[in-house]
Amino acid sequence: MAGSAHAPVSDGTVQIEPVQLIAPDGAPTAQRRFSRDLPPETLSWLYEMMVVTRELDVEFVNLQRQGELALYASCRGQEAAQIGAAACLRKTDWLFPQYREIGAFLIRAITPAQMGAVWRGSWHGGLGFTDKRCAPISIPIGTQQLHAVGAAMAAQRLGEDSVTVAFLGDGATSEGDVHEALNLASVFNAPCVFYVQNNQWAISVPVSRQVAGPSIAHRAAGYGMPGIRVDGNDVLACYAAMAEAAARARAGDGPTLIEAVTYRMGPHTTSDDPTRYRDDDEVREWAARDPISRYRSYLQRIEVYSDRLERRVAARAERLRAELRDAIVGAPDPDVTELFDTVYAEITPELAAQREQLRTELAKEA
Ligand SMILES: Cc1ncc(C[n+]2csc(CCOP(=O)(O)OP(=O)(O)O)c2C)c(N)n1
Repeated sequence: MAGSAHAPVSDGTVQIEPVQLIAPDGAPTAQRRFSRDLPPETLSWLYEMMVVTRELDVEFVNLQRQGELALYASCRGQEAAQIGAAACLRKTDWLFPQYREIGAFLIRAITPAQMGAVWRGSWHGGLGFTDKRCAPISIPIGTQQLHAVGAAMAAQRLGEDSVTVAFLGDGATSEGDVHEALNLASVFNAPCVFYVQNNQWAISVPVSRQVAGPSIAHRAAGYGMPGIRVDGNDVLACYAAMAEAAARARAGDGPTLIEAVTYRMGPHTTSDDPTRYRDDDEVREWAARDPISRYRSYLQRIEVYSDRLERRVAARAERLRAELRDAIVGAPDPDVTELFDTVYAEITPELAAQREQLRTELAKEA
C-alpha cells in the first residue's frame, strides 16, 4: 500500500566488487547468484542491439562533424549498460532517460529520425517518445528522477504492475533532486529502479568528487533500499541485475539503486575535449574492457556467434544509419528566436527586447 510502513528489504550490504557474469576476455565468471541462461535468440538480439547502438552513435557524431547538428552526447562504451538494462523490461514499463541513452531508445523502437529531431532542435523533438513509454530526454541534470518517482507512484495507485526505470549519471547523484527522489521512492515503496551509469566522469569532474563513501550503490542503505554494483560493460550482468530489481518492484517490494560501473569512451559531448582533464592510459585501460568485443568473445565461446549473425547485424546498423542521415541531412534549420515565443501566452516586454537583441546579434554574424 502506498504510504504504509514496510519492513526494510535490505541489510545495507553492498559488494564493492561489481557483479560480473562475463570476464573481459569473454570467459564466463564463477559467480553463482545470477543466471547467464537466456535463449540463443535473446543472446543474439542483445549483441545486435549493442552493435546497432554503437553504429548509430558513430553516425550521430559524423552528422555533428558535418555541421548538421550543433551538439551530440555520445554513448560509446556504455552500450552494454544501456541495452542490458532496457532489454529485460516489459513494454508497459516506463523509462525516464537522462540524454545519453541511445541504446535504451532503440530497445523501445524509438526511430533514428525521432532521436535525430531531438539533437537537431526541431519543433517535434521528443514527440512520440511517450507513446513508447519513454519520457523525453532531460538536459537539466536529475530533474527526471522526481518525475520517474511520480510515474511509479501513479502506477502503484492505479494498481498497474508496471515498473519505472530512472536513468541517471554519476554526476547527477550529487543533485538535491536525486536525494529527494530516492527518499520519496523508498518511503512510499514506489516501483522504481534507479539506474546509475557511473561512467567515471561528469564532464571534467571525476566520480571521486561525487561520492566520498565506498560507492554510489552504498548510498542505498541510507534510503532503506537494496543497492547493487554491476559491471556496466557486461551486458548479461546489467540484464540480470535489472531483471531482479524490476521483479522486486513489480512484486510490491519497492525501489532498488543499481550502479553500473562503466566508462564514457568519448568526450562529454562533441563540444568537449577530454584530453585536457584525463589520461590516455585510463582511456586505453577501459578500451581493453570494451563491452561489445567482450560479449562477442563470449558468444563465440558458447557457439551462438556466427558470420551470418554479424552480416545481419551490419545490415540492420547500416539501415538505421541511413534512416538517421535521411531524416537529418537537409532538414530545415529551426528559427532560434522562436524559443521566446512559447514561454508565456503573451510575450513580456523584457523577452521581446531579448528576442530583438538576439536577432540583431545573429544578423551581424550572417
Ligand atoms: C541542473 C543542471 N546542472 C548542471 C548542468 C550542466 N551539466 C550538463 S551535463 C553535466 C554532467 C552530468 O554528468 P553525469 O550525470 O555523470 O552524466 P554523463 O554526462 O556523464 O552521462 C552537467 C553538470 C545541467 N545540465 N543541469
